Amino acid sequence: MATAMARKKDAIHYHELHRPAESMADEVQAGLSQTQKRLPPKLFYDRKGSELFDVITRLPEYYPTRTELGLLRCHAPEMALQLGRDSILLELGSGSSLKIRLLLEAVRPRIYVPMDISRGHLIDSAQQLARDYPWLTVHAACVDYTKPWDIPDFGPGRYNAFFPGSSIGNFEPASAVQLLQRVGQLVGHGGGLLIGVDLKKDVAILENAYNDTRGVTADFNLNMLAHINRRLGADFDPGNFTHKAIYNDRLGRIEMHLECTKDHCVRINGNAYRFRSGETIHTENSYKYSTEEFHALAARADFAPVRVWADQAGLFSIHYLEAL
Ligand code: AVI
Repeated sequence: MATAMARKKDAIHYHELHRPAESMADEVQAGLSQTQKRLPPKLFYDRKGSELFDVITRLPEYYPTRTELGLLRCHAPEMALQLGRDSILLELGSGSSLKIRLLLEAVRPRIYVPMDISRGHLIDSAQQLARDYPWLTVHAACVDYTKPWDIPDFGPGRYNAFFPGSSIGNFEPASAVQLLQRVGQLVGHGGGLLIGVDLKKDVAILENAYNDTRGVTADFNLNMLAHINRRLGADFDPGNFTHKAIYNDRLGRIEMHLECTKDHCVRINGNAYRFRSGETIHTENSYKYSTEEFHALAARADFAPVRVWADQAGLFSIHYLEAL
């Protein structure tokens, strides 16, 4: 584990483990140069995108968040028993740090480490959490966990990871295995992972969740273009694109795209990219896993299943796994 510069930011320790400028231009260039244009989903999450995502999580059509929250509320004591007390608890993609609130009193970790790519959102949420739980030591880490990453050295102790929201579904299965392997290294042999996983289900329920009637998911998808404009001085006109989300049954995933509505050119960092009407930029996959499929995936990363909690309608699952 690497040590990192920590500084007190109000009531929290803050670790900058992410070097954003270094790769964004390269990633955008690589993604838009492919026959099927692509942009990585992490580019959704500037401050506005994080706020839009928070709105999505409260939409009637978007069942994952409220179902996962229901599971956490119902089963927090059992989950806490698995995690044990006084651990060093890492949270991947902590966002607003809302879900962890349902576990904190039961788990009473020694140190809580929220990790997220959206710096401003991370710091605000971590500070609020530290104010609300004065007994808790909070080390917020700005990190891009889609890349190899390390955490500060918090010394000996039991390490657990919390990875809610089915964000694991936003990774290609091979990358999901790599990420879980990394988590396994961070928590060490016998360390725990509590992870939310969206289940396979009726296609209409899935597609409605990503095509809400208020158009918030569309705004979230289109905001990626505004984010790239601001960060890289690009000249995307979001008005030339529309949101599209469909379930790919063969691959077991929701696909989000931005569909171009007219032929035009976009300039980014001195490069020009041609867009034809009807072509799409593939912005996100959200894989859905049955319990058996997820166990098989986790096994490839040397995690053994210990417990699974799911709602009665079979919409969402939370797994507790142990690193071998
Ligand atoms: C963050 N992630 C789990 C969300 C999902 O459902 O795949 C992102 C999202 N995209 C559109 N709506 C929500």
